[in-house]
Amino acid sequence: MAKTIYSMCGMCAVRCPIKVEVEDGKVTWIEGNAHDGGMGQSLCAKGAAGIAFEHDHERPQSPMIRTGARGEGQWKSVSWDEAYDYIADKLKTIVGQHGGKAIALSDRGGCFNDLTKSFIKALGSPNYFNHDCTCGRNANHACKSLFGYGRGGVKYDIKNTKHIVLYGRNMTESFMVKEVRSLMDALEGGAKLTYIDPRASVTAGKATRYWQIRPGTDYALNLAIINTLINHNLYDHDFINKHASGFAELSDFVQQYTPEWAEQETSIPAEEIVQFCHEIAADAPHVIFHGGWMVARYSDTFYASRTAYLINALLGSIEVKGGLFIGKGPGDAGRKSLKTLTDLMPAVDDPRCDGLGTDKKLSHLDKGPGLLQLLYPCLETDKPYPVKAYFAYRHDPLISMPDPEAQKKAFDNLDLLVAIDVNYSETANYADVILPEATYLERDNILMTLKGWNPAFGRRQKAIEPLYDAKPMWEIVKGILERIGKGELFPFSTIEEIWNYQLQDTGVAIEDFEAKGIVTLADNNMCWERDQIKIKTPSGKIELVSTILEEAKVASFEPYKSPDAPADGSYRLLFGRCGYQAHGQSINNPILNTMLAENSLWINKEEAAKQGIQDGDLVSMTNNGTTATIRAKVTELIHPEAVFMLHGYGRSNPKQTRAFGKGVADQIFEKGLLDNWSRAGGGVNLLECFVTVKPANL
Ligand SMILES: Nc1nc2c(c(=O)[nH]1)N[C@H]1C(S)=C(S)[C@@H](COP(=O)(O)OP(=O)(O)OC[C@H]3O[C@@H](n4cnc5c(=O)[nH]c(N)nc54)[C@H](O)[C@@H]3O)O[C@H]1N2
Ligand SMILES: Nc1nc2c(c(=O)[nH]1)N[C@H]1C(S)=C(S)[C@@H](COP(=O)(O)OP(=O)(O)OC[C@H]3O[C@@H](n4cnc5c(=O)[nH]c(N)nc54)[C@H](O)[C@@H]3O)O[C@H]1N2
Ligand code: SF4
Ligand SMILES: [Mo]
Repeated sequence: MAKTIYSMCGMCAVRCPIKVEVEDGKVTWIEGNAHDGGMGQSLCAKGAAGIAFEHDHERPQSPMIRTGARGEGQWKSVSWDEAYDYIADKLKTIVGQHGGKAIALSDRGGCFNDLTKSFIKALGSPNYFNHDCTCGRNANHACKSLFGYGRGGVKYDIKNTKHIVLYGRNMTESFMVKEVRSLMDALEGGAKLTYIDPRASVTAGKATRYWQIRPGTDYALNLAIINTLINHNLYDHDFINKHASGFAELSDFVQQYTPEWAEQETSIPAEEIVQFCHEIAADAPHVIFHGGWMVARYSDTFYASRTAYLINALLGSIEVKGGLFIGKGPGDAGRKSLKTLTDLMPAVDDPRCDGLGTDKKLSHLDKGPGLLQLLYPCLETDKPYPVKAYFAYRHDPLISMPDPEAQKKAFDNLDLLVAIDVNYSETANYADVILPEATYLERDNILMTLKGWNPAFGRRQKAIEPLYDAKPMWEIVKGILERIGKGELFPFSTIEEIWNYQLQDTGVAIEDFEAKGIVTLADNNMCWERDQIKIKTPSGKIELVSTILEEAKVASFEPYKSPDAPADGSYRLLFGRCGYQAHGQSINNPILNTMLAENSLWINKEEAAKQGIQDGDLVSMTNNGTTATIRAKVTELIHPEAVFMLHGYGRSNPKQTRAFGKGVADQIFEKGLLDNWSRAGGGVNLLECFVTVKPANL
């Protein structure tokens, strides 16, 4: 029998809406859900490889318990009952000795995390974390310090923009399908794109202007742009007077940062900076300075992102067509939000182990995603208290956090490490228990909220039954809670019961999702009148000088410090993604693996010549005792101070035979970076990393 299911893709964390065709219990076709404006029928290569992923036998097929030493790869397959018993026994002992707070959980964040948050809360622990310290954390706080909304709360109207400025936001390779489609539409309609990156990515190839900036100097560029916009009188006086505070302080601060000064730092000519400012002011307010996504990299990235957002305010490009706009939620449409599962769980009074909520120096940082980098010292020292159990759900810290060797040492102090994954992740390889989640095609999720011009609720719905012995996370949560005697906290037996609970008082029923998979909550797109913009900072103004930052003794405008230049023969290690992989999670995919089986190391042509390295040669890269051999890609398309590699390769889990040992992992060189993070933005400074490169035979 054939059927059509509207759902959400799960081949990366973007969760594009999809339409899935099913025949006789098998998925026969997946395409974009054209009912969702902007998506069309498009899917990316990863999304299209979803069927290959579904049928891949190189993924966990049943719960597994480790039989050898951690990381040794010895496992026995067990039933769910055995796995739950094993986990429950350990949890009971740990909680008996140290209390519920001795359990931590990290996940991939995003719109389904109400479930994981409610799980850890039900276990009696405040220690929920997500991946954000390695992703959007700096941009999130940068945005919040100005507008009171996090990164996800402020959207970009790319389709209607006249000029978009991207700082390493590699929109055509590190994409969301809808977003890249609107970028292409805008460019076809004559919009300009300024792309800034020490490396010419595919997005540079689409740009009207490309600046090969010196690595780590975006903040210098932005200070000079602000200096020029103010001193050449190119900013929107009315908008700033009405909606912003702290302009005089900003103006004083940037006087020292002239375009001529920035030229020395960034290697971008001063006259080009000035010309750019005039061009952009002529297109204002229909312009976008993108605040970044994963800009959490250098020690001053928080300020690079904050000034990018701030330039939008100077140009008045807020809540306007072709600029930035505040994402509207159900409340803005006069509707009720989804009810949260977290509200069902008893409050937890214990303080978090990372100090968020108690440490005054961190008062400007959201508690929500936690600071995962601070879990590691806690595991090692038992301070402020012991944490002995760790669940990694839909998160692979041994890939996504720096320095896996240091992480493993910290994990060795755990009494229980559980990986809940759909793949044999690196962390699964080091875990005590692997619980296979049903894939995104095989499971229902809790309902999600989508903010935008028109807020909506969305649903991921099961298309087929699990191929192997796997379960959806909501059943796993229920299973574990029941085993430890807390089943009454999660009183649901079916996903429909959960959906009905979430939908209470919203005026939306489960059947409303049938037709399109998504239920919009307003009759029309909502754009606020300028005078009615709801800025959510303490003062209700766009705070150029931020109350919250100043209270935490964090500067709103940090004096610029030049980044360290690499020593001779040494380079800053940059990384990024390609369009057909999502981090490391699908390197082993039977189709995607054939597109690029191993990564290479981009190195500047002149630098390579100095060392006698030719394109395609094997080179050895080293940092602090860690060495690996990789093929060189010799090119002018990268700044001489940097080398670049794709992230996600160099898999060490032998159960993934197609990916195992192919290419090199960037995170192994990120030595000591667990302890190198931005106090201002909370992000880990992943790019404060240098490697030496030399021919492999020397
Ligand atoms: N060195 C370096 N570090 C980085 C980055 C980098 O480029 N270089 N990128 C950073 C960024 S931006 C991010 S967002 C993080 C991402 O880091 P992670 O969140 O760890 O990466 P993902 O690959 O998205 O997914 C993590 C795990 O979830 C699993 N998974 C996928 N789908 C499902 C599912 O449906 N259910 C379950 N249970 N598991 C699933 C995958 O198999 C994978 O093991 O890494 C960050 N860290
Ligand atoms: N295909 C695909 N799409 C994805 C993902 C994926 O894994 N695969 N992951 C998603 C996720 S979780 C995220 S966070 C986003 C990430 O999307 P982006 O934030 O766009 O990040 P990256 O792809 O890591 O691109 C990083 C770029 O920054 C450049 N860069 C390095 N140093 C500097 C610098 O000093 N200045 C400037 N201006 N640029 C610099 C690098 O050379 C690189 O080209 O992508 C999302 N989309
Ligand atoms: S970007 Fe591609 S892989 Fe990611 S959710 Fe969308 S279609 Fe799926
Ligand atoms: Mo990310």
